[in-house]
Amino acid sequence: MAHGIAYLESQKLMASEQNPIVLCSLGDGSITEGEVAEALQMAVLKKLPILYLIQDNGWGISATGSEMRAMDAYEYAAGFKGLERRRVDGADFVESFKAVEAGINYVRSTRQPILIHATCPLLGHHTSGVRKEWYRGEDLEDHQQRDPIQMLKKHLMEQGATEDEFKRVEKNALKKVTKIINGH
Ligand SMILES: Cc1ncc(C[n+]2csc(CCOP(=O)(O)OP(=O)(O)O)c2C)c(N)n1
Ligand SMILES: [Mg+2]
Repeated sequence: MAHGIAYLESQKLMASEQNPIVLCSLGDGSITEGEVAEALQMAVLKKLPILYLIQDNGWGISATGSEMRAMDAYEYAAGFKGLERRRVDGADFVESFKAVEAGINYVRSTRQPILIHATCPLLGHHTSGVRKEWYRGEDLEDHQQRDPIQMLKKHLMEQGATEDEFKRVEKNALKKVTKIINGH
């Protein structure tokens, strides 16, 4: 997609105000795959407008980060000359919102790739067939403490929001996401 956009822009076949970017969302396990190295290499070589968003939950199915990789995605990104990179606490809504907004602005204005490494808790199962209680132990409690929705609630309450306001935000968000998932 980003190659296509870059080509259309180079041929002046796309109105400059459109300024589209590509979002590529990956996990901390999937970024270790070989194809990802090829994609990053091309993205920096051809200066492609991509935001790589890495959700690092410390697990790749049932393997922990330390069992499957020697570095995290932020450290890995340093090897790709020209790839901007940021670290963010992916459980902190305000911090994440600002980092992604800044990342989008960076790609829109420079037409070059950026990688955002977001540390996130893993609250659910890998799939309905791969259950977290089969292989996870003490980290479950630690991850639960970093539930982004509860952290946002705490933050809003500290800013003076009421329980009712929070419930309204939660209900609207659920409605919006359900609509997107259902495709209408
Ligand atoms: C090309 C490819 N290689 C391997 C797999 C098998 N596989 C499925 S999920 C997974 C680990 C993904 O880890 P991560 O990106 O951290 O996602 P998470 O387990 O945290 O959801 C692997 C290796 C696959 N689906 N496709
Ligand atoms: Mg993972």
